[in-house]
Amino acid sequence: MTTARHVTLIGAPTDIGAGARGASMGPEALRVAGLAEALRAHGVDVLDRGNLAGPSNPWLPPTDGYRHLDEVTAWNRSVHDAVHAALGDGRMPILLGGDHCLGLGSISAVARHCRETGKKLRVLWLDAHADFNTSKLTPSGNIHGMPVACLCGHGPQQLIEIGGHIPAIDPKWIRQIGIRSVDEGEKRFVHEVGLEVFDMRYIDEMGMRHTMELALATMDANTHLHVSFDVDFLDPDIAPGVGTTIPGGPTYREAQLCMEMIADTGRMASLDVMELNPALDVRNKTALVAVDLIESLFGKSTLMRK
Ligand code: HAR
Ligand code: MN
Ligand code: MN
Ligand code: MN
Repeated sequence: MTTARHVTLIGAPTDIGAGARGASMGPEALRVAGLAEALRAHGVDVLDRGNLAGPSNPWLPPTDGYRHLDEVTAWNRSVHDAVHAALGDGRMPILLGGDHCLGLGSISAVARHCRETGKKLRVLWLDAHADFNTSKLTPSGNIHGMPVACLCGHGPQQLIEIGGHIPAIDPKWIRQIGIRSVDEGEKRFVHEVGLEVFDMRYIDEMGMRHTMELALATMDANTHLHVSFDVDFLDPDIAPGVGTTIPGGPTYREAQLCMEMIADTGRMASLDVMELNPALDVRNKTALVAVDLIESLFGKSTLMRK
């Protein structure tokens, strides 16, 4: 399989958009779990460019429906620039979160790169949550519940303009997998916009294989596939180290199959690994399972395949 063989790791140590502290320690936990070494063992050239810097978390209540909007903007600008630079160098960026508000900076950079290079973009959003809230709909003001809406042009000007094009992406380019927690107003908005969501009920009824066949259909040789992996996608049994655990997620085997089918396309060209919260983890277990699944994204499988 052809996967990107030159990877740049970009750490974004912040929990600025989250409702619990601790995702700021995610990048280091993934390093301690052996991410770079595991990828190198699969023949990948790995450059760890260290952590980005940004404002600390003031831990304030929301104003006008947003918590920490200016700090979230600063972090996302810095993520955008680092991801765009890695793509410009012909490398595959892996963003180590950090909370999922940073998916905005990452994916807006990928979308910019695709506009510049004439690529077709497809975004796979692996998550328990749709992350499609706005300031009017959000129950919390936490911006990690809003990045998909912002990418689609629904959000504050300073966030939606980060990638230089509004909207950064078309909702038709997104496929969401594993969703099982969506707020009432958010649900209506997801329907209104026509997001393609393969929720847990769909996976229960149709199975992960059929789900991924549909989610990965209609890609071609010119497609750039971005995977945004929120670790709370996984069932809390295997991934307790996240701020917002939601029961009833994919099992270890279902998650493996999901990752293996993505690897089989050979089209993954950028990746986010988000929301890992070592403060809530048990002996770095969630980081270790994340590394194991990332290896599958890079083509690790039980037996050699042609
Ligand atoms: N929907 C809730 C809110 O907006 C919870 C969002 C939680 N999001 C994440 N990332 N953990 O997916 O407040
Ligand atoms: Mn998320
Ligand atoms: Mn560029
Ligand atoms: Mn989530």
